[in-house]
Amino acid sequence: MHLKRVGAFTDGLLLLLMAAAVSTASHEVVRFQCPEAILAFGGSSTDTGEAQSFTGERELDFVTASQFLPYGITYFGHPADRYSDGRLIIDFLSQAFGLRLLDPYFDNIAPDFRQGINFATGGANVRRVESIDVVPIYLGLQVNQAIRFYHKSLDVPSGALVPAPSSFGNLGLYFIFAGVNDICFATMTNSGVERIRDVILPEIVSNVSLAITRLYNNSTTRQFLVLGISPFGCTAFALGLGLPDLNPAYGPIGQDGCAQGINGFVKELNELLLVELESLRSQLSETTIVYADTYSIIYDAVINPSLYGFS
Ligand SMILES: *[C@@H]1O[C@H](CO)[C@@H](O)[C@H](O)[C@H]1NC(C)=O
Ligand SMILES: *[C@@H]1O[C@H](CO)[C@@H](O)[C@H](O)[C@H]1NC(C)=O
Ligand SMILES: CC(=O)N[C@H]1CO[C@H](CO)[C@@H](O)[C@@H]1O
Repeated sequence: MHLKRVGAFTDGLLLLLMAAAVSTASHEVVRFQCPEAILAFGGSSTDTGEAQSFTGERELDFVTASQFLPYGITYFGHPADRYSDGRLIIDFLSQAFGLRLLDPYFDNIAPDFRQGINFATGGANVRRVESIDVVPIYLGLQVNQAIRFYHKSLDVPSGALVPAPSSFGNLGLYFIFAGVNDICFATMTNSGVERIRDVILPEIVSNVSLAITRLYNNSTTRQFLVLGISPFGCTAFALGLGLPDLNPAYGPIGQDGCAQGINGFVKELNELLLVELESLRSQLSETTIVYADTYSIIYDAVINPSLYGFS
């Protein structure tokens, strides 16, 4: 696929995120303030250099691949430590709010964290999965890092490159885009349909929920943006790994070119997540929790590529 009009896709995505913000307004007025700082969590779709900083220079593999072209070729013009040819959703969001692009937490060369910090790490699962050899980092650990960072940042001398205390509270935003690696790992290791449905998907959702509650309990930031998982069963990554062949229930490949079973898991996860977020909205007072439906827009781009400038 060749991308001709990046702008249309971006605008669509941001409109979608904003629409998601408005759609939560059905039963109450949504309080949403443009953030002055974003703290981001997740995996490679949000990683701006974390996995690279973590592993250092190594031979070409999954992690270091983003140091080579064509990564970064469409926007940055050079590899930019992102697993993308251009900007990530978190980059578009930062720019839309007039903020600088987020430096990763592990960045140790002149990082500037005044407008946020990125804990997302390529390969990270939501659940604690011991046998992952890419990065031993999961969502709960990213939350530990964030809580430590938050507390330490309140104590540093003025002039330090961390968010001002006023950038937390309602001027902060937690961004969470996580769970796809759990589905990837569960299918790669052929966990089977029953275990995925009955154990893994509910555990992902309860771990995301716990992450939100812990962040809420240990900071003053009250704005959360949670992205639903996008159609992983349509990605070259899932298809290239041959995941649909591992178990008949992960396929078949539909007329849309996507692995139906895998997309089914993604849709189930998103539905469970929606229900959990609704329950968190009533448990956590004074909190704005926005859910953004990335599945619909990305799936629409997959089946109607020309509408989005792909050919
Ligand atoms: C994830 O959720 C499971 C099941 O609810 C729980 O046993 C586990 O401790 C949680 N792990 C983390 C890291 O949140
Ligand atoms: C958050 O704090 C509330 C009240 O202090 C407590 O009931 C709840 O268990 C805490 N949750 C977590 C995940 O620590
Ligand atoms: C790391 C940290 O400070 N965690 C605290 C978060 O808040 C809960 C109470 O809600 C404490 O029990 C944790 O120790």
